[in-house]
Amino acid sequence: TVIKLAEQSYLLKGVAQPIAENLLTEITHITSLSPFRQMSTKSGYYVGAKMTNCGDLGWVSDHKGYRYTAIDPLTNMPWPSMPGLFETLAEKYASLVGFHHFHPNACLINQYAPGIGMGLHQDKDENDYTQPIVSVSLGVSAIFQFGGNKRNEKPSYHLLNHGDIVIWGGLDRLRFHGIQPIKLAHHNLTGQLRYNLTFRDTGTII
Ligand code: MD3
Ligand code: FE
Repeated sequence: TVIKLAEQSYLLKGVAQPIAENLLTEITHITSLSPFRQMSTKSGYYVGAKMTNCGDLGWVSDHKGYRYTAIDPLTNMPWPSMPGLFETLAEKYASLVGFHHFHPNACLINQYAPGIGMGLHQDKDENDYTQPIVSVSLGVSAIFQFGGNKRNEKPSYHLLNHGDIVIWGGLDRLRFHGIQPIKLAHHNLTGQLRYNLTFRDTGTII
């Protein structure tokens, strides 16, 4: 079932469930090459979720700020390539909700432990805001906070379960959003953890 969250934002319930185990196997492979790591911010705080990337570009944060890089600063190697399964999944569902010709060149993989969340923010480190973002939730459920284009707009809250996909673009591309701290729970495929894949076309040619 497709839930329309806003003019150009969609929540597709459970659609990735049939291939979830394959997605998790790909994550295990990616993290054998580029492990999950804690990133820090310019202000010296840690980003809560552990992160890694696959694809031509990866999102990184450190004392210099946020940016996309072609080289993983931990391994000094290119990020692992994006699995065909990831790309196919992201493109299929983007197209289903009307975002045709979406070709992600970056996939950020977030790993959330119990008590970890992500504060309200906008995704504005890309060079092309005309392209949508596709997100896939795996493992333990989370409550996501879906705000407006201004920080002070009152958010709505939606439960993201294993296999759910959220897609947003166009007018909704710069909406504020966040993840409430994950509750202590158990999922048979991921234990106490939640994983989220976010697919982006950064608009950068490397
Ligand atoms: C954005 N990740 O990595 S994606 C991020 O679950 C990030 O790891 C979160 O935000 C995560 O930048 C959230 C899900 C999501 C859902 C709805 C949105 C992001 C959204 C609506 C508008 C904008
Ligand atoms: Fe975000």
